[in-house]
Amino acid sequence: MLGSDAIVEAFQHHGVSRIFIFPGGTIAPVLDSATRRGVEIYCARHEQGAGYAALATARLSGRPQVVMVTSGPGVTNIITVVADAYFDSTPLIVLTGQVGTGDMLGNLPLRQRGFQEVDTIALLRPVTKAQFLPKKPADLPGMMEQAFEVAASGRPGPVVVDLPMNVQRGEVGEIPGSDEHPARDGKSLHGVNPAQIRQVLEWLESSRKPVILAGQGVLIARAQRELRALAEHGQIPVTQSLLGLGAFPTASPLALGFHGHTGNQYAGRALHEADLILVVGSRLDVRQTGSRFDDFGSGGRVVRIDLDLAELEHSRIRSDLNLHADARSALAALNAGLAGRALPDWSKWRERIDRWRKEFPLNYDMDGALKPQFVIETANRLSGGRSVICVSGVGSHQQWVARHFDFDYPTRIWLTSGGHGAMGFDLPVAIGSQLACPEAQVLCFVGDGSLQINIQELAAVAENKLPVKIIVLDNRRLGIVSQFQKFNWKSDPACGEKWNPDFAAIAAAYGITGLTVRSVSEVEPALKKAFVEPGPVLIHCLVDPLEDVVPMLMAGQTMDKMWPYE
Ligand SMILES: Cc1ncc(C[n+]2csc(CCOP(=O)(O)OP(=O)(O)O)c2C)c(N)n1
Ligand SMILES: [Mg+2]
Repeated sequence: MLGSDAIVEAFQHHGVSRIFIFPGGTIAPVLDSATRRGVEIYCARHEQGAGYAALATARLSGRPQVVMVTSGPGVTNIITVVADAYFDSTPLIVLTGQVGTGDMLGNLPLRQRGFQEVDTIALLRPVTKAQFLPKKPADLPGMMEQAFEVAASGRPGPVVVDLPMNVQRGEVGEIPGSDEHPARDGKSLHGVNPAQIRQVLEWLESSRKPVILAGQGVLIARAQRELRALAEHGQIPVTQSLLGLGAFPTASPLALGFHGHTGNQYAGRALHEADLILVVGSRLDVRQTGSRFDDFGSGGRVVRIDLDLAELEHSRIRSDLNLHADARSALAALNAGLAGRALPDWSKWRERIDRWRKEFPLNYDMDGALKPQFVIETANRLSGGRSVICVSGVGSHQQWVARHFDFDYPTRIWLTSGGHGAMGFDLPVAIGSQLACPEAQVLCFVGDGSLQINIQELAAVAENKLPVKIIVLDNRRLGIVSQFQKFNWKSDPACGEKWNPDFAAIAAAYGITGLTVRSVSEVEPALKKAFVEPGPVLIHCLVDPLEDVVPMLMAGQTMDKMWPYE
């Protein structure tokens, strides 16, 4: 068996039937083996296109997916996706072609020895859980096994396996017992501690103003049912992080939407006043806590459940109790402890929150101009009752989708770039979502700026006849950065008044139905047409360039206040 065959065997052993690639000479041996052994090959138009499509499949299936790129420029082009997967906990197996071991630079004081050689391991080390560099074909079976194990275990994330040409092409032969163990980030997970569970329940029972804060950890652990049981048993309000949206149905009367930098002000108020915040599977990023770390949770106690011990040990937020556990086990233990026990009546607290809902609604003026929020709300309404995967780019439109679209895992799923905040996530993630879930309605809300980062992937939409609906919210502006510049420096160089192409005409050039929407009255007919059309549709919406993300939690503000309100 060749080294490349051993790699493909590992795919098959782990249920990977499709790999995501952009080709090059140094991955040709694995491509040959994959074809001979019946593994489907999805070929994007750019390495980011391949990587994000794999990332979407991994997020939706919860299982590691394979992206494979060639050495040199293939590697440098994939780094953004790998970083995205690392920061947002997505299990990816990143296979990179490499020059033969005899041509590798090693420790020589040269810039390069082999053609298209880069030090892949060094480039990817800061954004991967583990790095593997097989020196001989016999190393491959063990390393591939470990790669799949590490990517999926504990807090998921990407791993890289750098594949020198001669290692792929050589005979595997005898497989020696491996004594090499890669660096592992997760310390082993102990069971849920019953004394800690009793303590949380005691605090909950004596609380007057509890709030649950749900993060993406709930979704990764597939613990949305356990979360719902806890919240509904006690009628406890639930706020969600940007990536956690959908962990709890956002249309529920108990849901506060999301909180933080661009979240709902009433959610911020609830967190500010809460006397018990139960944080489940969220790292409490600065975007959701604001910069006043001292103030977060100052109204009472903070309890955290997380399976990444490092997040608990190095948090900027004070915590009164840390449960090192996965969200599902911890929530199940809390629910078991509550069985048959009545919790206090928190209706006064909920009424107080409901008054804030009315005081700080997510309004926007319908002053004649076409508002992006209106497009999103209309798409939300028209897609009701369907299985939806909603994807966004990065920018103001991302925040509006998070605010105005309803999520409820697993029927209304949200995929967005959180920690890395990478423009260009949008279109290729929509593609990967549609490949992974052919029956789902995939909606891609994307800004004019974000779309252009990976616009070449329209070719893959057309080629694979993927019925994604791409809704371009074109404000002729790199909106959220322009808003930031204007707020601080009163002008927006490079970000305002952008020249844009006719995106509907571009879609048409790819053989994709393109529609243009300029006014409020055109929104619903265009969306309805898109939803009934069996193939892909791009709707180019010319939205109000003056619309800003308001309100916003600014540096120095506590959670209860959001600019421009006090
Ligand atoms: C790859 C990348 N480059 C730059 C940025 C910085 N950035 C964040 S949002 C944004 C503007 C996004 O513009 P657009 O997609 O039109 O969305 P809008 O804010 O206008 O809705 C920029 C430039 C980024 N997040 N990612
Ligand atoms: Mg824009």
